[in-house]
Amino acid sequence: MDAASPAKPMRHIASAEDMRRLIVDKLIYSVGKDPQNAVRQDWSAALILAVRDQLVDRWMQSTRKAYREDQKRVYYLSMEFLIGRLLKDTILNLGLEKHVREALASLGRDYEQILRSEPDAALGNGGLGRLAACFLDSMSTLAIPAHGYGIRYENGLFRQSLADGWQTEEPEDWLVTGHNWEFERPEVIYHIPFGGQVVERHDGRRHWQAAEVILAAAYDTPIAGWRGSHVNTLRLWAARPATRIDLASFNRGEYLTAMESAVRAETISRVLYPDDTTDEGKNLRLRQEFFFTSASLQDLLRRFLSDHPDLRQLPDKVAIQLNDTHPAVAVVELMRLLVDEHGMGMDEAYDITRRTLSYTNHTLMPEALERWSLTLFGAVLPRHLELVRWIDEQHLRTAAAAQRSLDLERLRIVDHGNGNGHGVRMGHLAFVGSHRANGVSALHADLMRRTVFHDLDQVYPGRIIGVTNGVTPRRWLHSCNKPLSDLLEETIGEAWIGDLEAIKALEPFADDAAFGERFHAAKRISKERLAAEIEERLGLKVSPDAMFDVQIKRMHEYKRQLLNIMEAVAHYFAIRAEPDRDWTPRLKIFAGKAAPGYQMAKLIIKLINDVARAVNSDPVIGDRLKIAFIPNYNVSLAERIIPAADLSEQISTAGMEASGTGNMKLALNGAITIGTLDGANVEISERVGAQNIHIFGLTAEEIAAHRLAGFDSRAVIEADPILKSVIDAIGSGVFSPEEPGRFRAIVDRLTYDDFFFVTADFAAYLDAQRQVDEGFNDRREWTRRAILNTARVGWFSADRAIRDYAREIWGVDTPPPSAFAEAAE
Ligand code: 26W
Repeated sequence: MDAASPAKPMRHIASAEDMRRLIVDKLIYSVGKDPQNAVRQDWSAALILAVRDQLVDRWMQSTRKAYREDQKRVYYLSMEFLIGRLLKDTILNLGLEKHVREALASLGRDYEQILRSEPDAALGNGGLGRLAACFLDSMSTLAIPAHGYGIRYENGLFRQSLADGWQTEEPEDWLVTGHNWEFERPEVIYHIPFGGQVVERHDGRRHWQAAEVILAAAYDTPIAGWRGSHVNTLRLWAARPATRIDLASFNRGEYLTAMESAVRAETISRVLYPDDTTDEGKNLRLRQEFFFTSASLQDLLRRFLSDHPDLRQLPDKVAIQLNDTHPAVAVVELMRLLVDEHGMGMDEAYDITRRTLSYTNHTLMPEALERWSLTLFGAVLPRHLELVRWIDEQHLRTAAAAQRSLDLERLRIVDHGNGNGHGVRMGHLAFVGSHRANGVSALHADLMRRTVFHDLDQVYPGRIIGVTNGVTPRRWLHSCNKPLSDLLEETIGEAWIGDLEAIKALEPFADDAAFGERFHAAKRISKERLAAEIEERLGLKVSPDAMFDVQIKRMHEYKRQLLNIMEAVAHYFAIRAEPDRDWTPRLKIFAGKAAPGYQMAKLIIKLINDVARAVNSDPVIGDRLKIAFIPNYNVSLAERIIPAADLSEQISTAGMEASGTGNMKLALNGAITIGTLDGANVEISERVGAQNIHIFGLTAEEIAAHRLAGFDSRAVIEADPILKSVIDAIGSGVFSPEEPGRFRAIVDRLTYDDFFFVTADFAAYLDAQRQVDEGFNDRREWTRRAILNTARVGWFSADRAIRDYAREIWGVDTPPPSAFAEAAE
């Protein structure tokens, strides 16, 4: 790297005039449009290019610094990065909002409109993908030299629409309008082998004769942190064919055959798998996982070797984080590269691999734990299967030496599969091949030790730790909630943006009535905005005075959207029974996508919409209860709903939600939580105080005990007339007169196999909701509690979580929180 670093960024913006000139320059010379007839899309592209310029100098300086100081690098490998839009976030991170607003105004363009025309980068399903995006923001903010590595899907998570209340899916082709943030790196190409066989070479070394090679092409997106001082790289891989066309077939007129291998290759980065809880075990999924993992490992080894001759130094200079098991093949791919490509011995390679890798688990749901059949794994990755077997032997030897009378069958990486054939357990491989395996909340880490990873925990004590999730305060308060962010800046300054625990300074204002009024007014602005959107998109008129009761997350039975809508039915019946009572007006807002193949989740979406149709059109009810299912939940919609929320629904069956992160975002924006003691709800409750949250329901221990003892929901239903009336109504077609039996499957599940304990927690949930009504009626007290929620969740910053990873797992230094407070002065 040459030393010459520009003193002042070439394209430094010091005024709105500078910004205006640069935007027009980009529009004309990069977008190639005449300002006179440029459309909104063009202006958005020009603005993105102009703002991106502000990143490039800092990006290069950050890269040079990492090389110059030989800093330890962090590599975050994830199949998903749920980024959303980047423009507003980057403008705020660089402190350019004022200049941009004025520049656009002088060009007769509307800032908000331009922001809305940037497509969401929906390269993820839900929690895991969004966490990865928040962590990128924090690693840049903390100036950790880090790379995110993932796949550049051409189609992100599907677009959801509702047809008569049923979910429908359309492809999400976010790239059609161009992704102006990225830089294509045509010189960065890696060969990714697949299939074939392994042969013994004359020198006894193993050689993989692959049947197919696909190319991985790099695309880089700069990731700025708060104040834009440090810029990291998100490198996404696109699949390219080794040969674009098979000329021989083409010349024979077999055009499709001629394109076949090219199509096969490009399919790898075509689309994101829309499942977020079920391991489909599909061939293409395994190819996607190996594709990006191998390209990433080859790339980071090239970077390491560019200024470190000795690979034994790798663990001192590189930390690789596996975001769940999806990149777990990294354990054997790193071994393969070290042994087969760099001639290292197996034991040394294994030791280096473990000291370099660490694994995060995000779910204990059995159906989500990836397990590849031996046939498929061996066919696609024959050399890796050999290495998996070798590691399994070492592992079982270690286990035997631990003399812990453990069931070796349960410990094996390659299990004998009770009757459904041998398989490679990727959770076991990731665990054994790493020096740390972390859960994403305290309860989750505990459950990892007590359930799925119990035996492994016995063999490798201390390897499991908990690092509770966090969210970036830049996007999830400063950027998405201007009314509240401005009020906070006026009241306690802006240190909290760079150091969220500084938001604690708000606590004394909880008892300040005048401040309370302003806090309430800020919430009101966001509620009015959302009410307007609901009216415009759903044609449903809602009152901003009502309590905005929000459940926004992927549709899944363990998240119990069903419990929520059943409470709505009970409440509906109660209001109809006593229409003159002074009911607390409530708007129930649902949003969330169901995996396309998850029929029960899709049926619950339909139930919510059928109940909404009945309730919203019932004259007896009026404004006392309204229900809205807002379609196509994504990052940008979350940024509009969260600031407007009064009540945050976190009601999962205890022991099933690893952490949750929406719970943190909603509490930070002054919503009060109603929830079970599950995931991070436990830690949120501890920090906000039991009076400022509504906890209900069975605990994880109680659920486990009920499972052992056997739980019969019929007894509960018979004993609870309200519950019974709700289930009977749903089952008899009260909400689906055109198809009375439509929800039979739901009623059967509740009656004969209530695996998610909906019936068991129903009564407690109803009571808690009535207490919420009580609380909401006392506006002063509700606002005081809401302020305390905002003031007391600073610890749930992604910056704190990344500091924990840096200290406990990666062994890299980070600047103290105070460094950001000072910068704010
Ligand atoms: C193999 C298919 C598949 C794909 C994605 C299985 C599982 C996943 C993810 C692990 C599911 C996920 O997003 N888990 C969520 O991760 C969040 C971030 O840690 C947690 O806050 C949520 O509790 C957890 O459900």
